[in-house]
Amino acid sequence: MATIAVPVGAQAEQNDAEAVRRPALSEYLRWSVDHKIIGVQYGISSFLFFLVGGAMAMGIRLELLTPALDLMVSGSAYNSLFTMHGTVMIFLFIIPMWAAFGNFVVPLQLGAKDMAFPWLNAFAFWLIPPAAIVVLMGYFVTPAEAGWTSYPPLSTLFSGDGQTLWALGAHLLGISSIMGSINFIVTILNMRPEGMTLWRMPLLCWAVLATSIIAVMATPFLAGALTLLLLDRVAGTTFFDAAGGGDVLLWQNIFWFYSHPAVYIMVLPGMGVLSEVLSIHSRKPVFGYRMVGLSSMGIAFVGFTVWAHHMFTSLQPELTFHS
Ligand SMILES: [Cu+2]
Repeated sequence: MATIAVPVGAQAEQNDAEAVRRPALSEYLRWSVDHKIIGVQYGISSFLFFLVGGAMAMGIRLELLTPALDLMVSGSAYNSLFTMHGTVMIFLFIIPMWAAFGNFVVPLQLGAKDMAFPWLNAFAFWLIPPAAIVVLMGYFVTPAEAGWTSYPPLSTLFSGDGQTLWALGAHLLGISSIMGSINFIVTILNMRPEGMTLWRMPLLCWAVLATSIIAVMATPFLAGALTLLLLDRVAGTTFFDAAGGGDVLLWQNIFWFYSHPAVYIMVLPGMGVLSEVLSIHSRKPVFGYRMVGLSSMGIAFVGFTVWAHHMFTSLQPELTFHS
């Protein structure tokens, strides 16, 4: 019996047809472990949060048109809108937005079928909607009023139950960010095709790798700070209360030990995208490829040493000036 050999070209066509498969709309609305679908889910949800945060910014600006209170019923209402705006823009827009590009593009650049841990990838994304609900719910209870940086004593003594929900929601978002980043690190380190050494991978991969290392190292500090804040708020501890032997600056130190490196979580992937786009459209390899890769990693580590510049009006131990 003659076997029918499948011509190589036909096989390739079949593979191509599979590669350009258009998922149904419903696939974007439910649990999926496909990295491209998850990428689009991150992108769309982040963009929606961008619109929400942007609308809040419009409210803030309208209120500031005149010195008197016009739109808002009270100063507290303004403070809570301001807090929600910052929180939505930082934790629900700019950080997850880069996960959209990372998820969609990185496996393609590596020639990998998917991310290393597809299930974990989907789980990291699906933590975001409940976290957003918890954070935004606070707005309808007694809203958080301490800004996205949530300094005590504003966040401990002068803010309502919404502040507790804020901290719980931020906790969930941190967990999501850590899980997503572990996935990127393992994918980039383990799933490169044969012959693609670290020094040959595209610069976006370098940027996502550096970003993910920051997120894995820094986000636990946010978790620590949030845990102390929650304990102060609901369990009667005094970590941030000098009257009880605590230190109000403790929050600022731990928080910025996360949030300064987090600035690079927000910008490094953008630099990676820029390296790719410039290089493709000018049809030239990036100048100083190795230095760009190395400096991304440099930023990831040196970024941890400068948290104190956010606290220039508070007293600092001598060590930070003389090192
Ligand atoms: Cu900074």
